[in-house]
Amino acid sequence: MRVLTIIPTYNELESLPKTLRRLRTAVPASDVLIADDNSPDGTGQLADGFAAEDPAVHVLHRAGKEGLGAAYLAGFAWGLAAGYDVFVEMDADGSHQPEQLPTLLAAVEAGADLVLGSRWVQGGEVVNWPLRRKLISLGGSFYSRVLLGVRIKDITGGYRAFRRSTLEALDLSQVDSVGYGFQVDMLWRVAQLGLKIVEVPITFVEREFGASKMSGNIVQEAMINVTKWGLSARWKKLTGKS
Ligand SMILES: Nc1nc2c(ncn2[C@@H]2O[C@H](COP(=O)(O)OP(=O)(O)O)[C@@H](O)[C@H]2O)c(=O)[nH]1
Ligand SMILES: [Mg+2]
Repeated sequence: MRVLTIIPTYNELESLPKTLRRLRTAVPASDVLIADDNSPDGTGQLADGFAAEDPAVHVLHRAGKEGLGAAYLAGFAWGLAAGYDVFVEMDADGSHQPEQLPTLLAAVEAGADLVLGSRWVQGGEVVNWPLRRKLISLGGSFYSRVLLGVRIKDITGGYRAFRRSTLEALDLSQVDSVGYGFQVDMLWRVAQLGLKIVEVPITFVEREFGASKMSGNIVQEAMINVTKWGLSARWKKLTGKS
């Protein structure tokens, strides 16, 4: 399996070197694509330096900050064209431990179409997160679980592995959530296709450096979309119409 780990970056100058070093050590077989949104702090140029030294590292320079979802979609398109078999999503800030990637990849090897690194299953945990963030994550997952009717504990998480065929089965041009709603959006699409989704426990560690790009707007976008999707699925079931 040719694996591509996509790391979206926006102002991650301090975090990226360590994450990249850990990833290249933990899973040397995975190539890396850094999808940078023209970070003002020069993360893109730093990434170019790593790419120049290591042929497994690639950089996708995007014009400006368009959100996590858009960066991932561009990364998927790049990787699909390049022929990769598995696509990993990983944050740059060290929250997703590269050392746990083999667990996600093993689940893909065992047959999963989408693997979710999960903070909220047995064995999963969150380190150094303020109560507010825990509540948003747990509450968001709970709300989505109830509205969408999916049996997944961590719906908003961003440490994931997609089988190539899963991405090919989705119409990625239809995905337009920009913030973390993107993660729910992708999961909901995969769930509707009836593909095999597996959660594996991860330890999520809050960033040491830099700032979160999480915002109230991002939460709002996700809540509104989940409500729409959940209600329209129910409506379809009730009426048989779309
Ligand atoms: N390319 C790109 N990356 C982004 C954007 N927003 C967030 N990221 C990256 O997505 C990852 C997760 O973002 P982060 O701010 O740590 O979110 P949090 O962990 O939920 O607080 C990090 O690697 C960020 O640099 C964006 O608009 N564009
Ligand atoms: Mg983070």
